[in-house]
Amino acid sequence: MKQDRSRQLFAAAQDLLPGGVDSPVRAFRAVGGDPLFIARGEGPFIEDVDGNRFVDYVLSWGPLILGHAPPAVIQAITDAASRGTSFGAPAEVEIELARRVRDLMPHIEMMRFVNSGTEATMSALRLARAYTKRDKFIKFAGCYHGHADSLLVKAGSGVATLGLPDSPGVPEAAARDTITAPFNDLDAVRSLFVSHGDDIAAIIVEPVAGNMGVVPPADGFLEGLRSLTANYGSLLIFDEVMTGFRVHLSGAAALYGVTPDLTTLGKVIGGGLPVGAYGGRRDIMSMMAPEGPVYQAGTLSGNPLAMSAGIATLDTLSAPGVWESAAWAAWEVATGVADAAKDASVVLHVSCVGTMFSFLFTDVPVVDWETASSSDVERFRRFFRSMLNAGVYLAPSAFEAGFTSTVHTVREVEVTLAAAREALSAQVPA
Ligand code: KE4
Repeated sequence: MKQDRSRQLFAAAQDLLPGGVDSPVRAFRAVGGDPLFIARGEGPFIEDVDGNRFVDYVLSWGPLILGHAPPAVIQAITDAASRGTSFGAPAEVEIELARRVRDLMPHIEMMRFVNSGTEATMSALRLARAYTKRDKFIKFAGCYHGHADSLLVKAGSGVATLGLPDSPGVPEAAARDTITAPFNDLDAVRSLFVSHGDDIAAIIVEPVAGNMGVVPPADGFLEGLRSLTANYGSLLIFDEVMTGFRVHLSGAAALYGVTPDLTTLGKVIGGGLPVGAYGGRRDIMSMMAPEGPVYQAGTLSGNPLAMSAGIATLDTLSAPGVWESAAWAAWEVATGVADAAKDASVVLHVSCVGTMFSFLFTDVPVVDWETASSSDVERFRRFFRSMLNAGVYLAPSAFEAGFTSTVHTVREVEVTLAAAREALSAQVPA
C-alpha cells in the first residue's frame, strides 16, 4: 500500500506533536507501522492522503453513527456557521439538543453540555462527591472514562493499549480515593461496600465496557450495582460516552432496564464535533452552578455548531429503522467474522452489542480486564494489518471497539468478510 505522503506528514507531525498525534491510540503503536493521515471521509469510507480508500469501523471512535459527512449534519453545521460560530451566551439550540437527549433518555431530567467525554465524567464525579459529601468512588479495571487524574487508574483504551502502568503526573493524592474492582465481579463490589460503603460517593461504570474490547455486563451485574449504591446512599453513574445511542438508541439504561442517577454522554451527541454532556436526576443536577454551589464551566460549552450537528444526528438517527440499520451491519460483521474464524480453525472471541463489536484472539470467555488482556495481541496485530491491506480500517488496538454506521451496507459487509476470511486463513491455526 502506497504510504509516501502519510510517512512524510508523520515525520513532520512528530516534530510538532508528541508521538505525531493529538491522541495516543491513533499512533498505531499497538499494531506497528506508521499511522495513515486521512484526507476525507465519505459515508462508510475514509480516504488517506495517498489515495487509499478503506471501509471505516473506527468512525472517529464512535461519534459518526451516520457515517462520514452525512448531508443533514453538514447542512446543519454550515447553516449554523453562517450565523456565527460561538456566542458565549445561551442559544436555542442548547435547549433543542437537550430536549432530544431527554426524549430518548428520560432519566436524564436535566443536563449540562461540555466539550468532551473527559469533561463530562470529571464533572459528574465532582457532582457526585458534592451531593453525597463523600470522596471515594469505584471504577472497574479496563474501563476508561477519559483522562481526568482520578480516573486514570487501571484505565482501558489507550492506557491499556500502550501498556502504561496508569500515568505519571497523577499525584498519589488524586488517585487515593479511586477504588478499582474487576468488571462483572459483583461480590468484589459488595465487599468494597461492606468495608467502605459509607465513604463511597459513587460507582462509575461503562455499562457495556468498550475500552477493553466490547465486554457486556454479566446477568444481574448492573442491577446489583444499582441496589448496592441505593442501599449505601451512593450514586450510580453510567458512563455512556461510548454506549449512548450505540448499544441501543436510548443507551444501555434502556437496553438493560437499569436507571442510573447520573449519565455521561459524548461522541454521537456531537455528530463529530466536540461535545460531551452529563446529566440525570434533577435534585442532583440542581447543585451545579449557578443554580447550586458546585462549579464547572466551559468557554465553548453548548457551542451552536456542535449543538446543531448533534440535533441533526439525533433527528436522523431517531427516524424509524435508521438506528437498526447500523445494528444490522454490526451483527453481520461480527457473526461473519466469527464464522470465518471457525472455518479457519482460528480461536477468536467475538463480541457485539448494538452497533459496537470487537475481536479478541483468545479461547477464554472475556468478562473483564484480566481475561481481555490475556488475549493474543500479536495475532490481533497481524489481523489488523491484513485487514488494512485489504481495505478495511479497524481500530488500531485490540482494546477498543469497532463501530458501524447507518450507511454501512451489504456491499461494505461483503468486502469486510472477504478480507476477514483472507486474514484469518493466513493466521497460524490455533
Ligand atoms: P473524550 O474525552 O475522549 O471525548 O471521552 C473520554 C471517554 C469517556 N468515557 C468513555 C467510555 C470513552 O470511551 C471515552 C473515550 N473513548 C476513547 C476510545 N476508546 C477515545 C479515543 C481516544 O482516546 O483517542
